[in-house]
Amino acid sequence: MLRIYHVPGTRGMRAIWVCEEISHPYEIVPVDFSVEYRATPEWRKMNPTGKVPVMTDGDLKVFESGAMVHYILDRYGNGQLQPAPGTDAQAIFLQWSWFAEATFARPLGEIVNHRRVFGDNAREDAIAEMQSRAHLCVDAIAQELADGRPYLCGDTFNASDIMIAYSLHLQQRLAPTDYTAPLHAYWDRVSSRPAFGPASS
Ligand SMILES: N[C@@H](CCC(=O)N[C@@H](CS)C(=O)NCC(=O)O)C(=O)O
Repeated sequence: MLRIYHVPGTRGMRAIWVCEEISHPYEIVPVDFSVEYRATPEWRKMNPTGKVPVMTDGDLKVFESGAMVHYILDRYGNGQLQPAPGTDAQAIFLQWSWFAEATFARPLGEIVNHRRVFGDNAREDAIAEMQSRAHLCVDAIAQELADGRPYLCGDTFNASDIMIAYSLHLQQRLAPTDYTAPLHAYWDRVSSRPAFGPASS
C-alpha cells in the first residue's frame, strides 16, 4: 500500500491529489508537525531535514513532493497526467513542475520559516521582499495563461497543474495579490476538480 505521511494543508496534498486523479489506492499517515517531533531521530530517519511529506510504497521511501508525484505517475499512471518522455511537451511540463517548487514555493516557505523563527521580531521588509518574489511567479503564470488556455500546458490538465496549484494555494495565504481574469478562472478550474477536495482537506 502506498502511504503518504502528511499534515493537512501541506505539500503531501500533491501526492494525494495525483492518487485521487488516477484512482490509485493510498493511505494517509498523520504526522505530528511539532518542531520537537520533526527533530526526533525517528522522523529524521524518514526525512533527513525533518520536513513533511514522506511517501512509502513497500520498501521504497521517498521525500520531496515533486518526486512522489512523478514516481506515482510513472509507476501507476499508465500515461495519465503527463506528456510522453523526451517530447517538447514533457520539457514544458517539467519546467512548470520544477518552477512550482524550486522557484515559486521557495520565497513562500521562507516567509513561514522567518515568522516561525523570529516571531514578534520578524522583519516586515524581509517578508515584503519574499512576497514580491512570489508575486513575480504569479505574474509568470498569469502571462502563460493570458492567451486563454485552460491549463498551463494547453488544453489538457496534467500534474504540472497540481504542482502549481499547491503553490498558488500557499501564495493565497502568505502573499495575497490580485489575479488576472484568466488566472482567476484557472484557479477556479483546477480547485473545482473532484480530487482537490480530498487533497486539501
Ligand atoms: N521541497 C520539499 C519541501 C518540504 C517542506 O518545506 N515541507 C514543509 C511543509 S509543506 C515543512 O515541512 N516545513 C517545516 C520546516 O521547513 O521546518 C517538498 O516539496 O517536499
